[in-house]
Amino acid sequence: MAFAIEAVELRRVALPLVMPFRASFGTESVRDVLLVRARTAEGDGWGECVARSEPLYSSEFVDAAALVVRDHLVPRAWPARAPEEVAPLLRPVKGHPMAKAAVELAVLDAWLRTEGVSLATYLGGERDRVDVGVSVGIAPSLDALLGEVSGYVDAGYRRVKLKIEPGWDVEPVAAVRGRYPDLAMQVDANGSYTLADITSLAALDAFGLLLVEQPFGDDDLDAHAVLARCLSTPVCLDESITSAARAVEAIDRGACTIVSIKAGRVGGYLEAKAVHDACIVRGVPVWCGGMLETGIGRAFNLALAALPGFTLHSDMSPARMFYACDLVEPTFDIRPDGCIAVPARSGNGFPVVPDRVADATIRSWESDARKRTS
Ligand code: SMG
Ligand code: MG
Repeated sequence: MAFAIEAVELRRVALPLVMPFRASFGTESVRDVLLVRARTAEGDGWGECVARSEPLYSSEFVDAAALVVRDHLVPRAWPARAPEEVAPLLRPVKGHPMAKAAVELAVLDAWLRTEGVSLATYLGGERDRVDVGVSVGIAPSLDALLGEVSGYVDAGYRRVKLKIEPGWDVEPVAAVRGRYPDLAMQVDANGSYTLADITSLAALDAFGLLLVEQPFGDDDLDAHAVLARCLSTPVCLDESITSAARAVEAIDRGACTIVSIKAGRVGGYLEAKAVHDACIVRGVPVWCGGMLETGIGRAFNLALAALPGFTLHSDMSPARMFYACDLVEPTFDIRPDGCIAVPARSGNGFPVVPDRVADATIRSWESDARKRTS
């Protein structure tokens, strides 16, 4: 029987974080997650939307994503008979990449499970394990930061990323570098600097960082290009890279020499692969960024990071580091070699536990293809 979506369910799930996560734009204590479940005759597929409660990382936020998925994306996605058809069906809707990615993921997962194919195989993944790094939020003190980092090093992480902002940059980096002279380290500013702060950013060159991520605003490719010429540390872009075309533009304009790929930010896994492919031909290394996903979203990232261009450590710490109880079982953990194994099972590789999703659900909505009017 041909693949067909029979119904789509939306769930809003609240998952408390084990420890609040602070970036320059704000602190998150509870993850407000939108899940999309595509039901088919052969089984279900799940997608996780990475929008946050508030539009602070990007313009998307969960209330808006839920509405756009329900009223504008699901009605257009019904006719999809294969995952590649989803993005073209959703293209008339402007923007909302995280909402679009969640719908594509649900369809992709259902389709792969029907076909018995793993996501890594479908995408062309070549690795059976990926190098994992941990993202460390802005800490209340240097002592707290050092305590947290030492826990991660003891747990097996080989790379740490420190969140920075003006006033929390050289000191924390110097403190961690002082304690761990050989640890692979990078920093992420989430756009909190301007060119007026170039002196503090240039001071980071002394610490042998792998990269500095998104120091300036999303649209400010010129400022990133100026910085890239002044720094010996490579400049990496995250928020600025919204599509493969934008990645090419950023690279051509000298705004970055490394790209962080997030499927939600670029509208789906197939566009994420296009970003990867564009970077590979230009000799630009990529790594997979994270959005504090549950095991559902993390599993997709893991498969994506198996592609050959992902040569740097990805922000892929296991979901159980953030959440007391993950939504998938079995879930995954970091291995003693600092890697995570890429699953070979079909779909995204990790079975969702419906009871856990049900326990954490605060709102749900269901749509049936047979009752569709639009
Ligand atoms: O998922 O391990 C993770 C966190 C990675 O720092 C991380 N993500 O800008 O790269 C980024 C941030 C966005 C997080 S939104 C709270
Ligand atoms: Mg980032």
